[in-house]
Amino acid sequence: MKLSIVLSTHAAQFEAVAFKGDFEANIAKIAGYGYDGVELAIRDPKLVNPDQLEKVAGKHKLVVPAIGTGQAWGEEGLSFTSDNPNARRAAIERIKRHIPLAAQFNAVVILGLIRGITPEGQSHEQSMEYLVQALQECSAAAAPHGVRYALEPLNRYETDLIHTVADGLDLIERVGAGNFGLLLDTFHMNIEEPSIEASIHTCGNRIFHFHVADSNRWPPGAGHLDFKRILETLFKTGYDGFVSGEFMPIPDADTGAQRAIEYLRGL
Ligand code: LER
Ligand code: MN
Repeated sequence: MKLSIVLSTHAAQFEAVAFKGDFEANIAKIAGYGYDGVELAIRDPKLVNPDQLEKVAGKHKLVVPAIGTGQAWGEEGLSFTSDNPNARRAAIERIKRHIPLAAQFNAVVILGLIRGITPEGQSHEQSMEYLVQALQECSAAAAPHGVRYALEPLNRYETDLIHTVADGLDLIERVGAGNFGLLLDTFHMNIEEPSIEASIHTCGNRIFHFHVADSNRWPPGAGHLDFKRILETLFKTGYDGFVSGEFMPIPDADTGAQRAIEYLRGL
């Protein structure tokens, strides 16, 4: 099992990003705890120096399996489904701008809250149309570079758009691009899926990335999810990507990261 953990390159508000602050110090700690990779949360690729990132990650022998983009929504309000055409266009352009960075690291680009939330007065159907168009445009731009996008089903308290694997697979049909798949997150699945294992099985080779947090979004082992069964089911699909820790810094970021890897390796 290849394990990674989420690290933000810049300070951000999202509470389940455990590590914030001094980038290289955090990379060194993450490598020291035994992780194989680091998932980078990057609000805007223009804020980072890709060669510098590669150098620091490489120095500590960490792979970058995925790049998170949700801060563009959290900090700037960019969204594929906004009722403001400028915000929609800006979201699409921002997501396309991740392509060279993702190609350099051979990382999947995560689409979480950048999909947005249906604004008041707009129909769900209209949001879905905007979403499909945005995903088709981004996927087409990324395909020649071998870059893949993974949309993450999120729980109902975060968005009205795409809660489950079933919703995600319908969306995949509508988008019709081979480089578009899903990121499954056990925290969201615990809230929305009828059966976590059955949904993982159904999603099969469309699982492009995987987030782990326990039922309470604390580090795996601190809640009541059955990770042994969940991970067995995941690997039975043939998934050979990273299992990436995205959980709250409880009791603190360092202890959480250490407890998570110890628990997951112990399985
Ligand atoms: C991001 O990966 C995530 O899981 C969401 O909760 C962000 O809103
Ligand atoms: Mn997640």
